[in-house]
Amino acid sequence: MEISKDHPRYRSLVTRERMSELVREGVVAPTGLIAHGRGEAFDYLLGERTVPAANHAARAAAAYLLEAESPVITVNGNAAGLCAEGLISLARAVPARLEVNLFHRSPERVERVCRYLENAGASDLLGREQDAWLEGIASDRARCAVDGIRAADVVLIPLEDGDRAAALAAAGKVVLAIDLNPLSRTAVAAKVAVVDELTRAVPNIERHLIELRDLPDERRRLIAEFSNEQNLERMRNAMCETLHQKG
Ligand code: PTJ
Repeated sequence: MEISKDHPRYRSLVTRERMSELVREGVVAPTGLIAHGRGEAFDYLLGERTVPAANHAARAAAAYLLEAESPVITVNGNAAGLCAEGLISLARAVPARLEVNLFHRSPERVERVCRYLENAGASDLLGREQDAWLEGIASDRARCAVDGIRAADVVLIPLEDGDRAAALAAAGKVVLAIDLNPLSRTAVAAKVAVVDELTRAVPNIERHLIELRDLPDERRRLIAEFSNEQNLERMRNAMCETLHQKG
């Protein structure tokens, strides 16, 4: 479909077209489009910008990633489709392993998402073999890589479902989420929930990471002082403010 550059929602329309193409290619799950639409609605409530509380969470997430011993970034179809290059770049900067971990899992889709990421420049990907299991999930969705999620101390989960986020937290991992819904079980289960749009959040976390690399005291202070509960409250308030302004 031809989309005019003058359209006020140009970027959003182009992204939607791209996501539906990726459904046809088997990278994004069909219900991934529904998840994307939900994300767009929440982003509208943020004015489609990174608000100060989201920026603060991004800085805390960067601090946790730098302090981690075995950090892993999980990637599903939506995350790959929206932000493959950004996630690869962040993983290199930490450095962290990337693990393809799907909600709608089939060997064919795992392979498609892995190939998509490799075409975007990823190497040393985890996820084709997932021989370990996360406790607390009674399905294939519990599967993960022994050297990846299973061994990780800190896991960054962009757009994850609530059951897996809770299972990761119950397994003792530090869960860092990127999720535009401040009410989601994922955001609530996380140690740090970055309530921001993925393509803004990922480069922002990387920017903070670069700033914090030589500031260990600052990193530890951020980690000690960050409260996910308080931050989510600030995010809900930011959304309410937009609604009041527009009313
Ligand atoms: O590729 P798969 O099979 O692993 O499936 C991926 C999806 C996303 C379909 C699957 O994990 C899923 O169903 O997720 P949920 O439970 O719908 O959660 C997705 C969350 O991400 C929702 O809270 C959305 O608000 C949020 N979200 C959607 N788009 C974005 C987003 N958050 C940040 N940036 C976005 N672009």
